[in-house]
Amino acid sequence: MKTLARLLASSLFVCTVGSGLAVAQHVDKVTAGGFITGTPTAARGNFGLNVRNPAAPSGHLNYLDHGTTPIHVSSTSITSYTIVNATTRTFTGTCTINGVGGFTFTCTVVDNGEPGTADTFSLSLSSGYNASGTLVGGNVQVHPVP
Ligand SMILES: [Ca+2]
Repeated sequence: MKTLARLLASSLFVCTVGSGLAVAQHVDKVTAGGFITGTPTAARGNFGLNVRNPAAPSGHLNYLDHGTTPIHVSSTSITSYTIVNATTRTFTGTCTINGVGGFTFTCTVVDNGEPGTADTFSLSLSSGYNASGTLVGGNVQVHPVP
């Protein structure tokens, strides 16, 4: 019985890993990194993000406004991920601002081709902070399900 139990346990493990990989390869996702200049502080706003899967949203957003008093946003959860159209993705979540939790955010990115000089990034925080603009550097890349 012990051997059978072990076999069953290892089979379940293999199945779980296998389906996990299949899901990871067949979900919509967006990756982006770069900076905009349309920030409230007029300084650069650098961002990096990797968010996926409308059915079970996950990923991370990192953002830094390089103003005199820097504003650092780090997501703590992704609560929604929406395929708006072929080039646009919107996602929401909870975040910390300069290490303080309890905030929410909405982020919209548009992939208008390569390189990313026509792509756009927009971030709205529950603190009232809003920044958006066309990328000055970097790239947004939408990865639709093939
Ligand atoms: Ca792009």
